[in-house]
Amino acid sequence: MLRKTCRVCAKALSPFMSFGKMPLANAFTKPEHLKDEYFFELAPGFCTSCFTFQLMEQPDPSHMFHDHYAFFSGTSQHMARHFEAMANDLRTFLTDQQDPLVVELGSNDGIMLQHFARLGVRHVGVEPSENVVQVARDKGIQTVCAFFNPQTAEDIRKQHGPAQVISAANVMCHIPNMQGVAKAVDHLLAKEGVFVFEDPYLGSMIEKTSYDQLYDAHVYIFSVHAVHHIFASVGLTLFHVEPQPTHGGSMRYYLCRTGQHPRRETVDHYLHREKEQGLTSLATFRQFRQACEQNRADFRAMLQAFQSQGKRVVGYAAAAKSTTVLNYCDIGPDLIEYIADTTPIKQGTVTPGMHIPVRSFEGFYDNPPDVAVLFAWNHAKEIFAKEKHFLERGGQWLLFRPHVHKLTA
Ligand code: DWN
Ligand code: ZN
Repeated sequence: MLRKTCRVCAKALSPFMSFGKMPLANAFTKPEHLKDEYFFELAPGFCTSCFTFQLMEQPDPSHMFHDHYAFFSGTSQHMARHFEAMANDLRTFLTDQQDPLVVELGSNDGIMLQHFARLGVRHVGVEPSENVVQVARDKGIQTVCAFFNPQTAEDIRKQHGPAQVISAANVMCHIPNMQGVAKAVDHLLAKEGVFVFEDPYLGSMIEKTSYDQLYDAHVYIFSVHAVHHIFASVGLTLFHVEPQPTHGGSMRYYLCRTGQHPRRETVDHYLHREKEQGLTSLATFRQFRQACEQNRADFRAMLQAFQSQGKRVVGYAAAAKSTTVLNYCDIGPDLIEYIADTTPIKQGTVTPGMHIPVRSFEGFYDNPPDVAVLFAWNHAKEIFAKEKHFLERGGQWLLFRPHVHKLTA
């Protein structure tokens, strides 16, 4: 059922498009277990009162984060470096603090917290997926296996005291109940503490027509306007924002209790910029819908042209994002032979909904295709650097962000 009201302020949500029925983005499944595939309607809506861009239907979180969650943050070296830099940034808020506590929400395999663990800084990771928790614990990172909510916050505070830093990367946009999280953060955060989180940025999604950021788990795509409104209600103030290159364009938000940190000029700069970009106006999202439709037509046309030329086309990286692209554009094994991916638990499965086989990279190197479609386009720099041979041997990349185009040597 599509909801009619905003999750944040309860005012009416304005619908502007539907991507149709979608499976869960990370539901990579062995072909023999396919019979009960779950589908929901992927339809974003926009709240013209609090400027929050959100999905109008979302599956229950237990369908998405469980004991066989398929995404491990540590699979990209570039992301490993990004999280080391993030840890260094967060450390600047700990100088002058006696025995501080750092809490990370959605700590995954400990890719960020490991830098605090190494320095002997007290830390707690909160992560609901049991299999990734085990990887983190094996690395010596103290991790609670739970969803973050007021009860988890209370338990952590009781055991460890208030947190000087609470952080989250690519996590907040997954949590439908923002008021619950805001209250939980408020409960756990020390008086002088900072809450820092980053997520894919609405401005980048609009600019690049990257509708593949929309899938079951991403219930919100935040803007500075939205974050400002969401947290003001619990007395947390946005005092700084900083764009990040990750996930095709993200934003890092810095919040504190009102008056604890001076507001930097970045906040007003981005509030102004977002107005100019139209991120507070429904008309922008109607244009986004047209851009998505054009992108779908161009992508299909290019794949069909390759097919009629008898070219072998495979996918590179079975990212969660690829599920939206494949299902929305109706692309199956007739157009893409298989998708190569480094994640062992994705190999030997088929993609959600469209059922393209996912394989290891062995075949990609032993018998290279004519064309590789780059689904993890957000990792393009890292991937192009390690796959130079593919172009040198006459291969072509097919990219679909910010528009559909080919890349040859
Ligand atoms: O929010 C989320 C973000 C942070 O990560 C999640 N809900 C799920 C996930 O989204 P994603 O799967 O779209 O993330 P990535 O990082 O764009 O996709 C990585 C995928 O690509 C993995 O399956 C691993 C694969 N990969 C590969 O095969 N070779 C990645 C790289 C860098 C490579 O070289
Ligand atoms: Zn609202």
